[in-house]
Amino acid sequence: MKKILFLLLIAVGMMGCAKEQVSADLNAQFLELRTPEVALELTNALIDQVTQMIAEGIIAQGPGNSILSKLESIKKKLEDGKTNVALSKLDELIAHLEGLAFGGAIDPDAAAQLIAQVGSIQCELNPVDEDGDGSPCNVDCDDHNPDVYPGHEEICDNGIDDDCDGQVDENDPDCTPCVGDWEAPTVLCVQSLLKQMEPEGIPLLPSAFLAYYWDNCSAIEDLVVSFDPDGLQTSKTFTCDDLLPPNNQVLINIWVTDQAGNKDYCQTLLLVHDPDGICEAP
Ligand SMILES: [Ca+2]
Ligand SMILES: [Ca+2]
Ligand SMILES: [Ca+2]
Ligand SMILES: [Ca+2]
Repeated sequence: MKKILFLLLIAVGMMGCAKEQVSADLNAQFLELRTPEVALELTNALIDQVTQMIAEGIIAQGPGNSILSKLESIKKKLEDGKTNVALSKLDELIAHLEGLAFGGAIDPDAAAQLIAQVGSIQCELNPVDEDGDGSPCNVDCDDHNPDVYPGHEEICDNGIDDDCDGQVDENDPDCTPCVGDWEAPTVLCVQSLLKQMEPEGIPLLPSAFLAYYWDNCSAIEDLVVSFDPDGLQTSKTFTCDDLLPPNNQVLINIWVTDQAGNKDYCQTLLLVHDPDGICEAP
């Protein structure tokens, strides 16, 4: 069942998008595709597939032709816009396929594959959200698992295509480590930060001075933000000794280091307001 949905996903993915677009816009694309026209396309594809299975001898002529005639009648109903009739005929087809498999007329694996595809056509006409994760069955590559849907984070070691982009774990670009990162992070400081002097000094994190920072490979939470180039001074309490007269300013460099050790910095000012005269000489 999963394999079929995976294949279906690839097939639909190939209709209108390059591979790299698939993960980001998948949900939106599928929702756009959620129409009887898609059901019709899938029906046509299934007709082709059954025809081929007959040609290859996977399904014998007799049962194969009975499946084809049912598919043709479903196709006709879809073309006529008779969605509800098509839906009930799809139910009949599933029962028919189950009967064929049960009676040994067709291979159970082939039947399971066809049943899953018929289920996909039904889902296009009636897109329920079985697992309640917000992604209807024609979008959700596992509609019986609320932790799997397009847009979910790909967990890189669970053997599951968590984000429904057709790629599992290390084969998913989301899990591919960035190799050969020679690029320093982008670092932008605020122009200045205004703080009031406290008796114990002003404790600050370097990130308080950043307007924006980003790296091509390392995630934001993996970047080291520091007051020094070595990435060691990750917090600092500014005291009167740090202030430069006459305006009580401190010139500050904020460094950002990525996981590959590339770093860059920006410069900013800490402006200290001292209304209580804490820094005035005794
Ligand atoms: Ca769902
Ligand atoms: Ca799901
Ligand atoms: Ca995974
Ligand atoms: Ca994936």
